[in-house]
Amino acid sequence: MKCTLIVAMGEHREIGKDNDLLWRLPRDMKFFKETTQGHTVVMGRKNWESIPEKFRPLPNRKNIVLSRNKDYVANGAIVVSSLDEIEEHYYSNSNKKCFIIGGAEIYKLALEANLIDEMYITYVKSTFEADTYFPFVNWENWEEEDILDFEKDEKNPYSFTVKKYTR
Ligand code: FOL
Repeated sequence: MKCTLIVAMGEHREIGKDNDLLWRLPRDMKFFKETTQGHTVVMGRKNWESIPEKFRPLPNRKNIVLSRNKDYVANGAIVVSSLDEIEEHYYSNSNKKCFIIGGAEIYKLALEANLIDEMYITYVKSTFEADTYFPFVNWENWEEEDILDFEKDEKNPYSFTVKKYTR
């Protein structure tokens, strides 16, 4: 079983600070929502807690939360304690995808477990003060495709590009 990773990062691979995102980019959030709708989303416990309560569980998606604490409760989501357990909740003979939506610890786990064969990366064209970073990726064997080029506007304060990687 393989999963697709989705992430938005700044020019220094920064993704978060104080358990929150570093920017408000409705156009990128729209891309995230449209891309993951109808599929399964897998996230770490801290990421789950960072999503505004009114958007939790992420609607029209099966939400899976990873926590080492087997008693952890995430209303509207399935809680698992290892990546291996994802497969039990995920149906491979359907066209539904499994999206790894972070954060940093979960991206690292999934990449090191060789669970990822596809990635959507939003590159935000700025730098930010952060405490959480996307892990290093060995880019050998990954093919890159341009998905979206967005110029900043009134509602979106930073320009960004979205690339798709497959291997
Ligand atoms: N990937 C990308 N490209 N951008 C992101 O911002 C992003 N964020 C996460 C994971 N991958 C990403 C994790 N953080 C919501 C909030 C935080 C979050 C992921 C999702 C959220 O509330 N999403 C709602 C839409 C909210 C809105 O419309 O403002 C959803 O239904 O997806």
